[in-house]
Amino acid sequence: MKKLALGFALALTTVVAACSSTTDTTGSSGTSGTSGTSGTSGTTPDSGAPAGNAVTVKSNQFVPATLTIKPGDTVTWTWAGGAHTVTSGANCKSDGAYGTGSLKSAVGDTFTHTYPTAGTFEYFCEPHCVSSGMKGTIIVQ
Ligand SMILES: [Cu+2]
Repeated sequence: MKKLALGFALALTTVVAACSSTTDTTGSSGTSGTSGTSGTSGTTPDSGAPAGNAVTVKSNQFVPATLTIKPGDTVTWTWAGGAHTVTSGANCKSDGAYGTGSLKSAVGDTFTHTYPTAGTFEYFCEPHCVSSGMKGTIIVQ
């Protein structure tokens, strides 16, 4: 009986040792992945604002409707549903500065624009601006 119990304990110890060494390997590779991520967040200094300058294009609204970024930042609009445009301009009138041009409707579709200089930049969705007030503002500061 004693021999059996000892053998079992030994076997158990071996299994635990094998297990923990496997866990160590996984843990350290996970850590190196994390340090890669912190390198990315290092690109965005001080402010504590989210790294991604992202706007979701939803049914008749831009979320968030107002986004604050820094000069040189690129905003990415991602379509979540419906056919919409991103068109630069205030009061539902295109100023021709930038935009998608035509309607985009595929979920997951994106549009990007880089804002090199400080200022307040309004944009809107052509089919939904007048009817639904589908507008957005990018504040670059
Ligand atoms: Cu729209």
